[in-house]
Amino acid sequence: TLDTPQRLFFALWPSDEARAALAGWRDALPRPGGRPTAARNLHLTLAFAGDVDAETRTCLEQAAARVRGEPFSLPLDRLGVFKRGLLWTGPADCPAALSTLAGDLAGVLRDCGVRPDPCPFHAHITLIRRMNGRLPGVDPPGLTWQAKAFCLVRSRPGQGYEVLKTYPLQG
Ligand code: 2AM
Repeated sequence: TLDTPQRLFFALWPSDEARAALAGWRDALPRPGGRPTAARNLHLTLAFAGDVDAETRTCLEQAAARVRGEPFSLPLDRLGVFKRGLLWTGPADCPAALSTLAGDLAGVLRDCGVRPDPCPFHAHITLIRRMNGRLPGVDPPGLTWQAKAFCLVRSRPGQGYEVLKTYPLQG
């Protein structure tokens, strides 16, 4: 029904080329095991809203449209492992435009009555979940994403992600 909560988050969504390059790099890792993120789902979460009702979704859409961010380059020059064997890549140094954007979107969540994740923002793209071993002894991808927009995305358990809205970063 219309009142069924939807699980939403804001994210950077890569171009098809950037996604294919990163998926190709990841798929060439030597025997990592675990559950790789499907190439079509690779993204960087900016602010996680969680399950929200229709009214809150409308609020998020409207508040996000007022965010003014700058386009930026995102070097994927770091590789790391979080708990439960989550292999990620991201920038070694978070670009200022990215920190600002994530902070502004945390403000959007608050303005719409959503409590932002208490964990500090840590820019990362999940490559593999539940990897068995340690950090693979390889260099980071060394690819660079060009961030020209951010997106409001819906997560449907078992069905992947759906980009609902795209907001350009144009200063
Ligand atoms: P993760 O890849 O590190 O798990 C959709 O779930 C996206 O939101 C994922 O990128 C996930 O990050 C991120 N996310 C951030 N906080 C979350 C939370 N509390 N619960 C679920 N996903 C969260």
